[in-house]
Amino acid sequence: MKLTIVEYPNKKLKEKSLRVEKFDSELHDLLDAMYPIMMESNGIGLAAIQVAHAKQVLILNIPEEDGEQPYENLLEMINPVITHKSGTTTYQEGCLSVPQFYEDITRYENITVNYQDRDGNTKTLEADGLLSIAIQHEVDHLNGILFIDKLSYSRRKKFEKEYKKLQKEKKRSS
Ligand code: QAP
Ligand code: CO
Repeated sequence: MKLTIVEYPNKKLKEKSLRVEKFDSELHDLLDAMYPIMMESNGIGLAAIQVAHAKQVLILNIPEEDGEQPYENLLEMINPVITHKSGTTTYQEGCLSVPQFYEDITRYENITVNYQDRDGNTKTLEADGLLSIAIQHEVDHLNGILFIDKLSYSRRKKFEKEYKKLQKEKKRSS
């Protein structure tokens, strides 16, 4: 399966992803193809809609203290639902679909998430820190929401201006 990352302002990113009902080889192929593209892009999280598949599928690999992201730390979440949220935390977020832009976003500090693994087994995970932020960021993708949608009106304006400029520079050098 050949995947490419969909970048803002592609409207695909606004689509709501559909629940996965079949835990079959097609799902496994998608998951197996998402992992290398996330790692090659230096990502820590990727939702299926970012590779143009509107399915409630996301993967995460939060770096360890030394920056390593061993394969064993890969988390795959199907049909995730956040069932508890508390506290607040702010982190400078980025997104593989919004390259080269980072901005402070406030989210819940502690969450509980119910999800299924690639075989359909139900799981519950309590998360805090970067993992909690990453799960919330990726679950937003499944609902068609980008981190830039959370910016104030003035910061969003600033973003649109900077992003357009970046895109023009990219065009010129390509
Ligand atoms: C979502 O984001 C996230 O602009 C995952 O040039 C963000 O992997 C989770 C990336 C913040 C937790 C906190 C972005 C790579 C990667 C870029 C990513 C870029 C290269 C973003
Ligand atoms: Co993202």
